[in-house]
Amino acid sequence: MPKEEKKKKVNYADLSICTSTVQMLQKIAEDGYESAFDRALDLKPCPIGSDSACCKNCSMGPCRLNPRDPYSKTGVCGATIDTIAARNFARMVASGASAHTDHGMSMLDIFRGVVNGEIKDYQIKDVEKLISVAESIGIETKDREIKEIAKDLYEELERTYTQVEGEIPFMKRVPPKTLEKWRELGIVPRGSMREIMEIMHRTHIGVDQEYSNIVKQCSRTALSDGWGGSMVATEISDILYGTPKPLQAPVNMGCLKEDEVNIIIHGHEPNLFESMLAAVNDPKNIEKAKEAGAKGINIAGMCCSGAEVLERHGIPHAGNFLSAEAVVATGAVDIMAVDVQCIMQALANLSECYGTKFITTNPRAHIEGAIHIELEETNPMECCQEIVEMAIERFKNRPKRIVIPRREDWGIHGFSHEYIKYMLGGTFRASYKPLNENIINGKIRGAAGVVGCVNARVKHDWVHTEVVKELIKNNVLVLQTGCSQISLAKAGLLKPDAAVLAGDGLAEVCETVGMPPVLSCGSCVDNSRILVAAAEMVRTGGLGDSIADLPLAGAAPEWMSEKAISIGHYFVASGVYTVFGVTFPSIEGTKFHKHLFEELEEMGLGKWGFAKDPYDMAWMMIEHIDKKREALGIMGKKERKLFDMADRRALPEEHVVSA
Ligand code: SF4
Ligand code: MSK
Repeated sequence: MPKEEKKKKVNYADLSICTSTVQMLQKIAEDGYESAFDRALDLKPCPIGSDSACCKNCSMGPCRLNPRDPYSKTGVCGATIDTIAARNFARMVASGASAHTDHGMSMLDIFRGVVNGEIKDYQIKDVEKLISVAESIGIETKDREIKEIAKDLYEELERTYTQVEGEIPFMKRVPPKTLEKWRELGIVPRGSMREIMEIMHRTHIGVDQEYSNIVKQCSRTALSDGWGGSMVATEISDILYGTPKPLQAPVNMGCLKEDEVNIIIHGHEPNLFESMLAAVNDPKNIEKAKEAGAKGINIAGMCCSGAEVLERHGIPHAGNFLSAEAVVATGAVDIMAVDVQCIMQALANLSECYGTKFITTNPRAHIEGAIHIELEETNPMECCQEIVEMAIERFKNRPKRIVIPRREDWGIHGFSHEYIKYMLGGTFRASYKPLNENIINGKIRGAAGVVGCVNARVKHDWVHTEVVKELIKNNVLVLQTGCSQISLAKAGLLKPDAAVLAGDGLAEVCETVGMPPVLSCGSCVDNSRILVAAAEMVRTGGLGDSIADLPLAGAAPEWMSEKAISIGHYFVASGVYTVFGVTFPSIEGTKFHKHLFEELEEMGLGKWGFAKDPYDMAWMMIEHIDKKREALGIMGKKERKLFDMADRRALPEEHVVSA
């Protein structure tokens, strides 16, 4: 069937619950182009790859095993399914961890430049945060100059990456029992460079060929991400750009303005966006935009770059990862400037189709067909000024047909762990005690981190939304990061009045405190905020001695990136039951699968779970939370099940687009 004919048959409303995205996917098809959603329909996932039953670690392969009978064959070298799947998993952890830690390293590079005076465009904005981070890792702060403290902090945090032997600085934040367990298991991370290097070595042909020993290194590496590289990225970003506090902000494509120059920033590191904010607010640039016939310059975010400034400054967010092509298809985007991670290569071509200037800015991420204007940290305004001028130029030559979906949703964003503490305990007794007490008295059943990507293999935004709705309905407080929180913002669940959808106990707490039942905590690296919150809950007392004791669970319902695997595994290694949707890179019934899904918990860590159905996923988490409540002796009155198995089975199958 010719492509055009095929496209006409797609009902995009089956592929996403985001009405703006659906409208633009339809437009892309009508205009004769294609999106990731179309390509996902055309390109079926390889079943052997999905099950992680293939290896291409040497040129005697690639070796493909039979996923239906995984022990019937080995690779040419004799590698079993357990070795192959564990090695593949380990390389996903290494890649994901390297993305976060390299992001953290960039932030640390900027911090070093600020501290030694080489970088003038960024400054230490949040001195209080600088002091609290320094104190949390044992740096003396009393009667010392800020510059001296900052210098010591830089030197300490550099060890997060480079330390060859011994524990990294943020191990001081880990609850003692959790740390003791890691020491016993030999998984306390050294510097992330060493851990990632060791994973790559171990997974080379003929090195580590025992799945549980490979997983041990996965744990060590993932922990060097969550409690290392990611945590450094979050903390340094807060120090340089401010610690988030809740603010109301708009989300969705309605934030694009027909009569203004529109600039979209997409990617992950906050520095590009922070400098672009300075450039678009420069009165000279606003004047130039007006001279070109625009009312002003409008800037909005996508993905995690967007999440960084959404939570810090309330800058509008145009959409999550899978909406990037849809946003370009409006024709209203004058410039899309990107840095690193989750930027689809297809955006370069599609931008050309719609006349949008597509700019790469980071030396690590050039894209064929894009214009590269490198952002130099010592002079970021040069790049940003060029981008603004190009955007104004493009505004003058905009195509006649612009279609902006009118939808704009709003929500409350910016729940840093510091603010959660303050919100619950007040200015003078900031504490997690009220949260713990409400968990102990059963008003709040437990907490869940629902995070991660969106994925063209499932109905966009739908799985996230249903998981979260089911959790809050059953009194589970939800914390969110990454693309997931944008899905829920669009569904209206980040507003305080979403408490009407929560169970009675959670609703009562939300109404008393004035908070939504779903807390938006930031970008992918800000999952570290959830780790710190969990450590605080343990430290506050009454909910056990380690993170593994907490009535806490995690989920990435629509995950797609290798970073998600690293995040998932650092939550598991930290003691959290973590459920993934879409697909999982292992085969049920293999020793490797059993190790991840059962044995890690028996060893005193968390464990992995998998479910495609959002209600199954939510109930796996709720049942785990109840198991932990039972063990803590705080089960109390049995929470009422508002959506039982019979309800779940009655749901139509078509919610999952493809397997
Ligand atoms: Fe095949 Fe072994 Fe080479 Fe992997 S390492 S491709 S299983 S021979
Ligand atoms: S951007 S890693 S799609 S959350 Fe952080 Fe979204 Fe996942 Fe990228």
